[in-house]
Amino acid sequence: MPRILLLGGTTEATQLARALADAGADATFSYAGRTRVPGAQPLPTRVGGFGGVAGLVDYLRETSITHVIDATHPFAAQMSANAVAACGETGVALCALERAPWISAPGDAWTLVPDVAAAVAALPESPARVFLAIGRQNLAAFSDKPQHLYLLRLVDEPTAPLPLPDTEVLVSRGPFTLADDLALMREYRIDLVVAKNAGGESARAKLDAARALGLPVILIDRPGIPPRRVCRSVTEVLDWLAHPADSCAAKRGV
Ligand code: 3Y8
Ligand code: NAP
Repeated sequence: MPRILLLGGTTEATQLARALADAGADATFSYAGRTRVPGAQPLPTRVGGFGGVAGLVDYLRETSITHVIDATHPFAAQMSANAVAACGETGVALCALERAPWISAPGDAWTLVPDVAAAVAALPESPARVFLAIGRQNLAAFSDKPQHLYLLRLVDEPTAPLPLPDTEVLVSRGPFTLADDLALMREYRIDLVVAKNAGGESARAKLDAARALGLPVILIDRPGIPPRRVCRSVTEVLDWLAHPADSCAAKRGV
């Protein structure tokens, strides 16, 4: 009977948690504790970092975890790298539940950039109205371009002054709909969208809205993650848990 640590924080992690709970699996859900009131899960839940690779190694050993499922967000690169290192050190089985990146469709006006700094550099010099839909953690980089109006969508009310002079703040945790994002972008007369290539369905509405409105998007590519076994669906993860020998996908490079 596997003893599972599920590193969560995404829609897919929540879906997997439901499937594991329904199957009576011995699993613990883990949040980083980034948000004030994270969504309740149908599994025993721990909140907070482990204390780097060493802390995660200790946790895995102390709790006799046999399988780690990394269902964190594609931009949670530090957690994912730590999981690869800790599972390598302890021999605990690791599988990532990872969603595919978004791919542009006819009508999309995307500029693909490698990271947040490149996204800042890609912004125009003349003042624009920017839907900066990347959350809270990377906002400071955009203070290099203070001339823009930034529409920010955050999970929680800001507790500290924002690093940008001209902002409109929305508090909403998603998932988001096309209708709502269309209305939002029209209401705020948005000129362009900055987003992370998160993949999945719960955050792509803003890209579909941008296409419908003929707006450009600056799309930030995912950070690199060390090779690990990757599953693309909850079903693949459940198959892997039941038959660890036939892995769900070959080790993936980046
Ligand atoms: C704490 C858990 C669920 C999971 C919901 C998904 C969908 C909604 C879209 C926009 C983009 C953004 C942000 C976003 C999305 C889902 C999913 C997803 C993007 C929660 C959650 C936690 C977090 C952390 C938070 C980050 C922030 C990023 C907002 C819960 C709601 C922008 C990423 O204030 C902060 O410190 C927020 C930090 C990391 C990125 C950032 O750098 O600011 N997610 N988001 C998890 C933890 O503590 O371990 O609170 O319930 C989860 C979800 N966020 O089950 O319903 O699966 O992608 N989250 C991005 O994709 O660009 C919003 O606004 O259009
Ligand atoms: P990160 O930069 O990769 O991780 C930084 C540190 O946070 C990790 O080293 C670890 O601390 C802790 N941590 C991260 N995820 C954790 C988890 N699920 N359980 C326990 N500790 C965790 O992570 P992040 O990008 O800030 O993301 C944090 C959380 O938000 C994750 O659950 C992620 O799935 C979710 N999320 C992130 C994004 C995003 O855009 N980054 C989007 C949606 C959801 P220690 O080193 O102390 O162990």
